[in-house]
Amino acid sequence: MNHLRMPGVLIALAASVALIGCGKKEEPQAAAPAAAAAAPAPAEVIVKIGHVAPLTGPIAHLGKDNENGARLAVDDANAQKITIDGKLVKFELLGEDDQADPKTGTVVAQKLVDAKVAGVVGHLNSGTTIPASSIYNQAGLPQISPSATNPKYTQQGFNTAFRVMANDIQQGSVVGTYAAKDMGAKTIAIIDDRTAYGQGLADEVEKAAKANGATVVAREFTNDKAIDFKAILTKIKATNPDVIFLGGMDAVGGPMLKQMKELGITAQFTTGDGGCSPELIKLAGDASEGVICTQAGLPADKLPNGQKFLADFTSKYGQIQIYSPYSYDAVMVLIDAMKRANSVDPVKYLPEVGKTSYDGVTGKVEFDEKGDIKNGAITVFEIKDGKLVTLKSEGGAMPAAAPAAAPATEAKQ
Ligand code: ABU
Repeated sequence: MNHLRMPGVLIALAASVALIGCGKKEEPQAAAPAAAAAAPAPAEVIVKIGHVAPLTGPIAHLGKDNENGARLAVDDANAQKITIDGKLVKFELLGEDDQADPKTGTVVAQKLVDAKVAGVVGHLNSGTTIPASSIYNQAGLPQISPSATNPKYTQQGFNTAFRVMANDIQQGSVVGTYAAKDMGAKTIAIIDDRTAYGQGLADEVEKAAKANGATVVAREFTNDKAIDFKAILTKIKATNPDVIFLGGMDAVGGPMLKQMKELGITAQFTTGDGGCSPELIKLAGDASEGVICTQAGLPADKLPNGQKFLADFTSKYGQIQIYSPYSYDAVMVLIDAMKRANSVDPVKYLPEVGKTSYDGVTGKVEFDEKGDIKNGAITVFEIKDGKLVTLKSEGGAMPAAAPAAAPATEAKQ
């Protein structure tokens, strides 16, 4: 029998049999005569939630940030003593390292399916999330990525694939338009790291910049492990662009900014969410001053539920990088769907994921028919005095009790 489709009635009856995504922890004890009047404690079940991100390699700091956000959610959920279908549920996070490598991503995805997780939060990278999504889909497992922004992830027709942030069609449009209009760029050079994210976002930025009157004077590429960019930067310098856009992560953007400074390139540097982090500032030092970057959501410090998350997360794990609030919400969305379905069986609670209306730390989470977040937001930041400062946000859905929008402030640090 396919364990994922085992009828719920059998699960309820089979006290000694492992549940779907769960392990039976305690057998209900026969009441002793002296305690006959006391209600028996509910049976406790363990529900495993998978989490995948790169925990090694150049962006391990981002992977750990994601995983810590998911861990905090699991801890908070366990503190609530949640009962589902009459059983006290103890959630456990099963963390895997995909090394930001598409092939490793599919290997660990299968490992999580085999471990009978009830759902997956991940992966971090679009390049791993997209191939892994077929494996979760075949297993009928809900998957929520907290950070993969390539639109293809939710364009495959999988009813199991969701994301809790805006995608790169939206992000690319905002960045390209901002460069051409707000920054007044007449010429733009575009570099990407040849990943699904970097290349896809760079393509969208190119479209939007051109549509708003800018000319793309150079299009270069590198890779996500590179640390020496002098050859492509020298070529770009000769084109004298007003703006350089990088479609890539902070581990690439940091050293690239330093090398731009060494080469005397004065073009304004812009990048997307993968480079919009405190780590970029750490890696680039004062070469990061004036960088314009975007994140695919609203700033957590502007959200009513974001303040508590920021305080809790930083006291437990230190500084937020980028996506930990989204992985926190992704875990909570899975658990919220289980509660509404009154089941931890993916077959039963998957339909509830699509019907989510959840007030998270990142704002209101609702999904469209493809699994993309409805009303996704994009926020533009500038790095000033070594900090990410919010310039403006577009889109986004606040929870009902949200306060009026605050003026620009330092964000997330
Ligand atoms: N969204 C940027 C980083 C993750 C990714 O989409 O590859």
